[in-house]
Amino acid sequence: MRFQLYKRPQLRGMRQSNIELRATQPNIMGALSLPLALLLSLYTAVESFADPLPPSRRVFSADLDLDGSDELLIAHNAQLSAWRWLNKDEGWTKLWKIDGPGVAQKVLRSPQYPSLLVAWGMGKGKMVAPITVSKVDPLTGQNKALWEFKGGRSQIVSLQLLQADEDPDLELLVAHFVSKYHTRRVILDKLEGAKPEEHLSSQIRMATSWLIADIDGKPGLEEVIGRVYGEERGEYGDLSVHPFTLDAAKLSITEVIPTARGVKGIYAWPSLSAKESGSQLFFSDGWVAAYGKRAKAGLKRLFWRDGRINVESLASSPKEFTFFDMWRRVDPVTSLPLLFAQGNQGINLLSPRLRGPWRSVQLLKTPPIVNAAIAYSGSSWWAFIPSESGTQANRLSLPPAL
Ligand SMILES: [Ca+2]
Ligand SMILES: [Ca+2]
Repeated sequence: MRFQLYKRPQLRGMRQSNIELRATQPNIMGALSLPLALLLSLYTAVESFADPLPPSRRVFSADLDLDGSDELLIAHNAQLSAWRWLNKDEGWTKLWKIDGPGVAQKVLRSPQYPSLLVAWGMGKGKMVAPITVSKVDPLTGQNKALWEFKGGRSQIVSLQLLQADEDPDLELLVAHFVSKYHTRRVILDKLEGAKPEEHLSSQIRMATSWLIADIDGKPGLEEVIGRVYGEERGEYGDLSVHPFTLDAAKLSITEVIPTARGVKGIYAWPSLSAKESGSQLFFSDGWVAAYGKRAKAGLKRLFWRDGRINVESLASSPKEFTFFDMWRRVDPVTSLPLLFAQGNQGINLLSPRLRGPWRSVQLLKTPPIVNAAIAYSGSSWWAFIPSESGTQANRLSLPPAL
């Protein structure tokens, strides 16, 4: 497979040859010069002659056309391009490429909403940029800005579509930094109008993850905030759950759920148990300022049972200091739920056992990167890994017995 070329440094010199091969298809063998044919015969693992993927600083996955197969989104400087998996011979094929107002930091594609939502901000390759949320046509890349904010730190925390009021149209939660240490959220209403209406929260120090969901199973929504750090320098962060109101001008961290240390990521996923109402909240616990030395990657779950909050420790990855990101997906073949977690050493599959802590299996070793993406494309699971020397799309093989 072509992606293995990047994992084998001794083959780096072949990249140019690889491109020439694509140009000579379909009579590929006849057009080969003798030394090149020799080189290729030495490398038997080559299955595909498709071009390598362009460089990236961030990668995302999204089912742009909602056909059950995810597309790959590649972000580099202010460019964002979309790629569809065709087959083993043709590989990933570009659908569109656009220039954005900043670097793409988050994307959101939902079957409930016609556009791909992209949040842009500052980053390597575009250090001065406002926060912009744009609506992008998933098939053509045609786009227009929906909302913009100019502050001291253009960084997105969270993007989420939700039903936040009485009207049937969806609203959009945008949580973001307003300055070096302070964050807030805005709920954008009337997304189809000329200018969306804003419903703002007050500012919270270092709220690095944010979502709104029904967590307790009772009427009304909850606003859930995770923080890597607390109110003061050196303090651990926390997890807190607040009753949701559209205009939360007085939001402050009060109801804190016990955590071991700071919270890196929070996710609300539908409960798989009939005994539990509302969504289950999964979160990545264990962050400390000296993360490389003292932090511990842990997965926990918060749920309501009989009206009380329960926190359960599910999995850990003892050699890793955090789970940067997690994805719960259902395998289309087995219909089993899968939980992928991106730690600082690789992509792990976390799976429950009948008793005791969940099993953690490393599916792919990676360099210490803060962004990756999981996808299901063309009947395979993939991990997309950003790289300046060419985006990597790695096919994952899952352990047989989950
Ligand atoms: Ca698709
Ligand atoms: Ca609504």
